[in-house]
Amino acid sequence: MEELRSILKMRNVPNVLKDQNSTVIKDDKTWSSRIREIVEIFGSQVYGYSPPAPSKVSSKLVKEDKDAFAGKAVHSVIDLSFDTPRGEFSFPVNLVMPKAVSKTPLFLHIAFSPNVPDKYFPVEEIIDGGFAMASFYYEDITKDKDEFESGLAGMYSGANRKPDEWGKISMWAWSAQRVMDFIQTLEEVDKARIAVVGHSRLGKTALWCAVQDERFVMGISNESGCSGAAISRGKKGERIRDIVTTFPYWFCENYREYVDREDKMPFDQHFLISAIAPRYVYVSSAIGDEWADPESEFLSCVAASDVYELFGAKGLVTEDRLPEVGTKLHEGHIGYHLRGGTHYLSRYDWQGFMEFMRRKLY
Ligand code: GTR
Repeated sequence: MEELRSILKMRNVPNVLKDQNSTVIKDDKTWSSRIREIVEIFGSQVYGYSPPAPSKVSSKLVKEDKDAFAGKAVHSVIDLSFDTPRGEFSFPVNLVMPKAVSKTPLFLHIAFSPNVPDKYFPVEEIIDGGFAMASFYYEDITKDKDEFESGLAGMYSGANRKPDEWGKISMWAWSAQRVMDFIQTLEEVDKARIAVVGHSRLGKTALWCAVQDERFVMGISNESGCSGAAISRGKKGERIRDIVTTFPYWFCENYREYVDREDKMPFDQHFLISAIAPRYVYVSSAIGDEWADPESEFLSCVAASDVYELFGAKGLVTEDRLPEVGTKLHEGHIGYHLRGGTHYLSRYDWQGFMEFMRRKLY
């Protein structure tokens, strides 16, 4: 990996195996304490700390179509509710269970739209692939706006949040964990094969969610770019300055500290991917998505791979060069593809996720 390593070195990318006392982690047993450090870093410095899980999540079936998608699946809408410091909060979840499969693997899709299916969510193809799906619409949690009164945001500290308290990415990730609480009650789902997936800002969310919740066997980031899968040091396209100017509310206030100071960060985004290890990660990039910077997303997977060696596994298995369009890397515990085209969650991307799930977990 001389070529790729030299790019990481040129970019000054920190070694994820070196902990806060500069001790290099050498075995799988000490890795879990390093994960706790990494969760602390992203909690306090990037996305903001979330409150503890509610003691109970209740569910209520509000709609059911027993013959959905040409009769191949049952499509239900379920309201989840739980207590918060300011009373009960609830949000709807879509569940699509294929009839032909038992003990079904499941994708939890953190979605940009309440529609099922949707341009980003080809549900019939996914059922045909043998997967169940749960999804929720992110703005049913809280608005994608710079305010802290709507929805879940208003149920906790609201506008009085502290500099290390949750921004909206943390709120969406935490809500995906509440959906996971509900999924645990579904007998027909195979609990060992549940992946969380999101695109772009929701790809950042999916990674952060998978890091914090080991019940997900895989975290899938589609074109999550800046402050998601992509290495920040030397990144092209969107930088921390851009993202905290346009979307300050996605993060905790502390994240502003790193504007134009990427080099001073005691972490980089490959730490986020690494903290999912030894579970699975999938990162997908599009060549035309220059704002996200495919190269920096790929390099993050390379840099995170060292961690898997502690477990006698492989992270990203790649040739020693930057990928070309059409590259699909499905050998190791980190899956990756680079497709043609622009910023979008496409059929091609979903096919990649399904192929990887099948290859790793069947
Ligand atoms: C962009 C943002 C990106 C990305 C994208 C999206 O405007 O700058 O970080 O998350 O939105 O979510 O579509």
